[in-house]
Amino acid sequence: MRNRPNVLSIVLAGGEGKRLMPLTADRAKPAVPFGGTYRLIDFVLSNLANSGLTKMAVLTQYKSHSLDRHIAQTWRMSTLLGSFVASVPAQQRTGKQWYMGSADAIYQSLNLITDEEPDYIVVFGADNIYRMDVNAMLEAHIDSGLECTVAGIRVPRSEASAFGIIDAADDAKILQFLEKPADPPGLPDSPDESFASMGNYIFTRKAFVEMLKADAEDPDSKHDMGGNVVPFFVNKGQAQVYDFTKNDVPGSTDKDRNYWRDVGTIDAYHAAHMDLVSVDPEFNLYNRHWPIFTQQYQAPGAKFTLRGTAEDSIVSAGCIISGGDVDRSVLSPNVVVDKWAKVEESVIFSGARVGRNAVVRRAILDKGVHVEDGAEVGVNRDADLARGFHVSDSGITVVSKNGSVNA
Ligand code: ADQ
Repeated sequence: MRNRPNVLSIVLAGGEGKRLMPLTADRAKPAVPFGGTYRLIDFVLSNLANSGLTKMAVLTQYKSHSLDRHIAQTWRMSTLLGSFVASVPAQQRTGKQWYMGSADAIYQSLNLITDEEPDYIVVFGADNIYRMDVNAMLEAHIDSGLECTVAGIRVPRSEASAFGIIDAADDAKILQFLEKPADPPGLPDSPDESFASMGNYIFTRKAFVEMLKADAEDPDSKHDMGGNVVPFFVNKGQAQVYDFTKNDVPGSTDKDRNYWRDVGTIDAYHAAHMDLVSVDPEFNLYNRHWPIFTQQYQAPGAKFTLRGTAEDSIVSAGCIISGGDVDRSVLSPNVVVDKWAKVEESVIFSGARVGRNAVVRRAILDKGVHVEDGAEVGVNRDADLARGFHVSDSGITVVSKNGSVNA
């Protein structure tokens, strides 16, 4: 086994997540709750921690309060062993401006790299659901001797214009990289699929720092990882792809070995939850060999009274199902579902309350929402729109934080 290199991981967590509105009206996208007790950022941080990469800087900017709080309360690592998860807000170290793009976020935080002097820098996005052995990607990076490695996955071509698209040679060298092309090319062996960047990169330190400094001086650059940094290394012949089909983590199943989801839209976010509550989900949250870590709430166990039921559902601690019926839904801590209420195919954040005889169907209720006795949400699209709720393309109704649903 080779000596363990010094690795600094930088997690980009400053994105606004506009397409997840209104869930991101009041919080950064990586802080959006997921799966009852998690937040999106827990997946990347768990992957890094499980891979033994325990020096992590999380770069935050947009509405970062709940994200900072979550990191501070949850991700306390042992400083004795040199581990840390540091939440680093924009600090205007290089001038008066906020981060101009994801590469500028790292440039403005170069002191982290100078202080830590890592051999390699892992730069990962913060808003995807997946399990990944980052060490295997690091090994591939070191073995290649190249300056940049990009994680890649096949996605349906119909969705590929949202991603950076990779054209790679048989030896994995990237020949061409197109950031979010309007008409993404298909793969030779599968024309309906494209090879997409997962927004996860590994760089060799010296080359990366030199590139960031040059990029900061370039008036034509958008200072974007996918738009500028990756194409720079590709043009230099110094970039390769790490194919995610090689991914394997302890305890993974054939189904979830290559599971990776961008839950960046309300529909994708809701669909990923419906997968979690299915009898045989694609993504297995219960893999104890590669745990996804999160904050454990101080709350008593979920309680079911007055013949309250939950089927095919995740019900978190502190919930009280008092005579209502919950079906194919995910409930965060401290949700109350009252007598004769029905909750179906819904995602309910902590502290929400569903009153007697109320109906919640294919809806997402943000924190603290109150559905009054007898009220309905997700049942009639026009009525939901008229009440000012957001309704997604596939008809998922979202009620904003602390909102009320009146009868
Ligand atoms: P996007 O996700 O659209 O595409 P971006 O909006 O830059 O790119 O977000 C990438 C990550 O950076 C996210 O975790 C986000 O929170 C964070 N981020 C964005 N702006 C930031 C800023 N100013 N400061 C700090 N963090 C910031 C990217 C790649 C594509 C790739 C997809 C995969 O550009 O090539 O295919 O990810 O999802």
